[in-house]
Amino acid sequence: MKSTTLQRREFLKYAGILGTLPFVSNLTGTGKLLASGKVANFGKDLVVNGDVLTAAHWGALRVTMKNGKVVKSTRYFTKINNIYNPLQHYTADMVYRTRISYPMIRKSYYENFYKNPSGIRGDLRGRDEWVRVPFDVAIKYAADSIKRVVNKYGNEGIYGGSYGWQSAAKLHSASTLLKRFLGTIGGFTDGIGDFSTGAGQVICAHVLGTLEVYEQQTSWNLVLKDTKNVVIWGMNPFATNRLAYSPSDETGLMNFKKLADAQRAGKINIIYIDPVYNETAKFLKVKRDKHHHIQLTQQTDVPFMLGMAYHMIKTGKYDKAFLETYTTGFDKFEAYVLGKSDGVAKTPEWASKICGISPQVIKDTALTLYGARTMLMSGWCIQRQDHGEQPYWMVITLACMIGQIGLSGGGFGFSYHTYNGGNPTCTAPVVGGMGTHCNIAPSGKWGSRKPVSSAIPVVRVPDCILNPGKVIEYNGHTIKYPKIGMIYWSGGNPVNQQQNLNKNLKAWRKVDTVIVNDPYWTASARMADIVFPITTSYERNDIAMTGEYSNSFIVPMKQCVEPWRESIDDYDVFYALSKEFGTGDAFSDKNKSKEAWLRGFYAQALEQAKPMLLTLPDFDKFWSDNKALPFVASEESKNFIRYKEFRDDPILSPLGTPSGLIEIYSEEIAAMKYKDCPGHPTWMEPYEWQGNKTAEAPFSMVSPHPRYRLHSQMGNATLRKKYAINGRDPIWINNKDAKRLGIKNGDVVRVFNKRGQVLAGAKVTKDIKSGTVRLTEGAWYTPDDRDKRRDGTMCINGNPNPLTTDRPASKLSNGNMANTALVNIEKYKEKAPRVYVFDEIKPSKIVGKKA
Ligand SMILES: Nc1nc2c(c(=O)[nH]1)N[C@H]1C(S)=C(S)[C@@H](COP(=O)(O)OP(=O)(O)OC[C@H]3O[C@@H](n4cnc5c(=O)[nH]c(N)nc54)[C@H](O)[C@@H]3O)O[C@H]1N2
Ligand SMILES: Nc1nc2c(c(=O)[nH]1)N[C@H]1C(S)=C(S)[C@@H](COP(=O)(O)OP(=O)(O)OC[C@H]3O[C@@H](n4cnc5c(=O)[nH]c(N)nc54)[C@H](O)[C@@H]3O)O[C@H]1N2
Ligand SMILES: [Mo]
Repeated sequence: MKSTTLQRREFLKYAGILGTLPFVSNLTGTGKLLASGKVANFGKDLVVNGDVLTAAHWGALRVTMKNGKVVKSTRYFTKINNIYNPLQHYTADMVYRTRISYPMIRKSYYENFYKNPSGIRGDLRGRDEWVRVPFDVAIKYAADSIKRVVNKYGNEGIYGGSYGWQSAAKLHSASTLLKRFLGTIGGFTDGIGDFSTGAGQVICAHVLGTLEVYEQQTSWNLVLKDTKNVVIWGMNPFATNRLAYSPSDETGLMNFKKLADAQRAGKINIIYIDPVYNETAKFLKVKRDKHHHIQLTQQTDVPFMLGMAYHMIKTGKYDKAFLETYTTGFDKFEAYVLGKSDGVAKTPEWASKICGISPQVIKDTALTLYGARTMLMSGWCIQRQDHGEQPYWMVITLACMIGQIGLSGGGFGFSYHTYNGGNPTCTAPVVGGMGTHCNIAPSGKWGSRKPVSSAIPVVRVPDCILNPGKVIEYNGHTIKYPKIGMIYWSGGNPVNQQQNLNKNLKAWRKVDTVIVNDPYWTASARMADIVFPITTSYERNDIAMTGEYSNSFIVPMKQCVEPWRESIDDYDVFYALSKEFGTGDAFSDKNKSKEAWLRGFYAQALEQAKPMLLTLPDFDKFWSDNKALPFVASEESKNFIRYKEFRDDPILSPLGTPSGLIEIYSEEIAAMKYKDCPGHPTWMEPYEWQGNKTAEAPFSMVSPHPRYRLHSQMGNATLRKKYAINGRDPIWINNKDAKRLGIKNGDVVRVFNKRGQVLAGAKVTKDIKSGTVRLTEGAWYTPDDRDKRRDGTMCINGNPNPLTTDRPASKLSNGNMANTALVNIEKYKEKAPRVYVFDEIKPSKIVGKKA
């Protein structure tokens, strides 16, 4: 460790000199100077006036500083993307609005935790007063509450799954840091799967032997060259490709723009399948006739496809050779389609009655897709539904019948719409990152405990908290819910984002302790007992790699401003906590500095670069150069075809399935005997859909991802003015439906069902199918504060989750079904209250010397 001190000193010297050198960006930007002052070095010498390079989920950013304040932020990759992305322009709001300024403890919790533990009043979460405390007091409360929970319930009593869209960087990865800390003291209950692709990833693992949803796609170059039919299936890349989990490489939208050009030139035929004519449809200028916009009834993609399959079988227009060579179980599926196994022939007429698309269009579409090179591009929304496995299994089966999987520009793709799938993978080393594994084994009383292994599917967290001991089925085995006494969340906003919000609130009010780390007063922070004010990524140094699949740049994420008030890095919170348990050395790798961590991550890239024959600058030069380090894609990678190796030789390159083939019938799944997921793609009516609508709840609600936010993130930015209607989130309603209900554009409406109620602003439009409404996810949950009960109360800002259900998509995946919800809607006649939730919460009491 002695070299760290030396290194640091040398580094400061070096950075000091180089920091004054100007740089000219070549590949990426406009060639303007990025830093007029000294290059930021780890919290010192911040740029006071000038531009700083950093990154966020929405790409690398050029942040302009004036007198030490963020005044502007714009795109850094100006040569890669020229489509305006509003998310890139609101950094100042993210630094200065709705911040948590100090460590805070909920009043009843603060007053009773030591003296009278039964008096902490979990029921007051979300409506109690707050006490501002010094950091060390908050740490003491947090450490003692963890000890108390472990004594009472064991380590599995801590829910530390902490899922969420934290910062896109390598070091300050909030949930990883939490898990790393909890790992040093005997473990915690973790989450399984995710919200994005809960059903899709599980079914694909059985059918294709890989998660599929997070894989590189056939190169866009080949799609634009060889594909004749591009099917845009339930996706909205104009919104979802505005960002990625890693900082975005920003190529996706430009490729969709080329797709629009190819359509205009008559080279590519776009077929668009969605109950909504969304922003992407407008961007692509999708033709509004019945063969190009297939506006089916929501959640009926499976019968639509079954009708096509029937027609293909009956006309012999399907690829028997492909099915024979590369798949298993088509015979069983065929028997189902023809009605031999269940007595119901899945004719286009049968399908039409369910999905609302005419038999002729079903037949024509089948023959169009079979008749030319076809790429079925699907988003993830169609699997965020009841039985969400089936649409994906059916898209794959349809692609098998078309027979072009593994050919240039043919097959299917589940990642073109976000993360920029199809942008070729560069020859690049990968930067290391913070991990949950510690190099130094934890020791001492806490460190030597054997870590528990306990995990539940993420969507089941509230159900687990409310029903400890309950046994659920999951993917062929059973899970017994642990007894959860504490929720610790860092890097997500689950109160806002989990389905069935009112049930979720009940769960959060039931546990002994809730701790939340977040920069902002989110719905989750408001429901906590102890809140740590966390720095934003603009207040710390970090490193990132752009592109989930492309690895196109290594970007320094430089600190722009001093930490806001008493906010602190997650790293420091968890380091301080681990010291309370005697595991600080394991957590921090013996007090390694943040700079040393970053150097270590970069060193891993340097190591990997050697056998690739790539010459990279050393860390000091990389950091002081102040630019993104580019990598280049090989010709081979530009011509990447997904599943080509399998197609070329299925014996030598089998899939990771039991048969090595694509499993149209899965023996493994069939053996589980789940009624909600039989052995081949099957139509099962969703829990709630147009087919079982009632007078109380006649509309299907979709809650897709917001174009102007990342879930709840940026919901507090002034960007809100661009989309809010009458001060709340917009709900799209069909013009005929609106007329019938006396709802006008701009009206405040009440949307409600048996689970909850919300207010939203009506956007009356012909761009949504009659019977469907669209309320995007992520509006900041704002309970009506005129209602003191708060349980089941109305959200006055338009968050869809009081209306959604937390039922699992099936026993197989336990995925979420956010898009399975029937609701009612009416004009709201009372005066709608102001959305107060963006105001900073002020403490009613201040404790300690710092105050
Ligand atoms: N109705 C409906 N609900 C949905 C969905 C839907 O389609 N419909 N989609 C679901 C999906 S796919 C997803 S992925 C989830 C997303 O759910 P989440 O990931 O929980 O949503 P975010 O709003 O992105 O929450 C991230 C939180 O991390 C905080 N944060 C950012 N940086 C840091 C940091 O450095 N440290 C700490 N401690 N915190 C930080 C942000 O302030 C924010 O509060 O939502 C799900 N919910
Ligand atoms: N700007 C922005 N980008 C994001 C995110 C964000 O919050 N904001 N979130 C990111 C995350 S975590 C995820 S998981 C992805 C989500 O990516 P997706 O899940 O693909 O996106 P969604 O917006 O939920 O839905 C896409 C489309 O599906 C349609 N749809 C709904 N129901 C049906 C149906 O039954 N049939 C058909 N055919 N279509 C249907 C919707 O109308 C919508 O147009 O986006 C990522 N990108
Ligand atoms: Mo997601």
